[in-house]
Amino acid sequence: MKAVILAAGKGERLRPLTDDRPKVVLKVANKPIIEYVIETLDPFVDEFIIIVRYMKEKIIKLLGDEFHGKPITYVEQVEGEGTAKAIYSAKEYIEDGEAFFAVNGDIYFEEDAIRGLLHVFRKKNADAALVVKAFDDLSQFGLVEVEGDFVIRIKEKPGKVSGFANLGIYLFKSDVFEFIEKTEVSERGEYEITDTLNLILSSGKKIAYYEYRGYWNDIGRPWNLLEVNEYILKTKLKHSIRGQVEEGAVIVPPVEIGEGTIVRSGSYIIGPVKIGRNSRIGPNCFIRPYTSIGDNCHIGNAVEIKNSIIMDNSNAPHLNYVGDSIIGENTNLGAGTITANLRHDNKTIKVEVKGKLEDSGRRKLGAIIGHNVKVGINVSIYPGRKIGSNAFIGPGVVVDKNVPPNVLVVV
Ligand code: TTP
Repeated sequence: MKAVILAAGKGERLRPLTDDRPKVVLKVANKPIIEYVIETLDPFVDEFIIIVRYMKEKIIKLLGDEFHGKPITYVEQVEGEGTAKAIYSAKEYIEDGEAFFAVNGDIYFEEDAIRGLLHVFRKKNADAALVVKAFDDLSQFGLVEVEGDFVIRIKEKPGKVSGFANLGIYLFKSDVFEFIEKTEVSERGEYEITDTLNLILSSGKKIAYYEYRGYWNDIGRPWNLLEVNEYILKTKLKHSIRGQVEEGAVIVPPVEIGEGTIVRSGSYIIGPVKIGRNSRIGPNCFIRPYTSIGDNCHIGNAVEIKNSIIMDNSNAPHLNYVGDSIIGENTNLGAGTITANLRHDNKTIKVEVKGKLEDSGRRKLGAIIGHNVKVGINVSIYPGRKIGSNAFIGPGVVVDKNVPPNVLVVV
């Protein structure tokens, strides 16, 4: 079977991390999001069709033209926004009557979702099928209403109600393209596959559903990256030391240390922690659980890092505290730069997402720093603040507001 993976979105809610790249190439636990999706689909699929548009060359460069010997075809999304348009773009690659998977490229889920989806599709002899999961609060999701073995309706953003959420994992037959052709643009200006599903239902066709009980995360906002990072490190990390650990360093498993990485004396690392290749760690640093550090990074003397993602080629070299934060690629923190990750009033931390303040629901959230950022010495960053890619922050700046990309900020 073929899998159509949707990866054409702009990922605006993930700015500044998507300033210069599509969201699906961002690494969580040192691996790009889309690679997890491909690996999970791999046992069920013999060909991948990836729908691309925004900064597509970065996805093509990352994945190349095959995975485990299975071909990957890249298809530019047809004109128009939305998941329905994205799926429609695969039309000429799907034969008449052929069934295929269609999966959002920015979600984290496990194999059981696909196994179960395939099972209900076949067992119920359905025209299409989708994966659902029960949530107490569906305000961020689409509500899937069911009766017996089949879906009866899908409602976008139903408010604070409980029920089954639509997880963005579908099985269609080629007739879906006819229904997409009839799908109208939604209030938010997109052609949504959920509207297409309602059209399929009103035509009398049957959509089966599989209730998935495993872990799933829709990586839409920066803190979702921290959630998925934590989940992967907690449940999948195997203790493995490929690099060099000097005498006098303490490593509490599970910790993964890649080839060519050196952990110098006096470093104290409490797993689960993952460190990539050719990085320099310590001497005398403290790395706490749920931290991923990429390749070619430098974490130096008197630096403390916890529950954070530090992407490739980035440095926290002297006297830094990085807590519950995300630091993009090629970024450097000056000596003494500190992220604050907790409000004094203990309230949950709000973050500006696409111009609106959103509650992250987290009591602890630090900074979200883009790629190629230079932060000067003794910079203090307020909780939940973002620094845009290619920004320069001068010495001693207090970052209490978000910083746009490509700017210089001085005291
Ligand atoms: P969204 O997360 O709704 O959209 P997005 O990726 O553009 O992110 P943002 O809203 O932050 O800008 O998309 C869900 C999935 O569908 C995701 O895997 C990207 C994909 N998609 C497309 O392939 N084409 C599109 O036109 C849209 C809107 C999304």
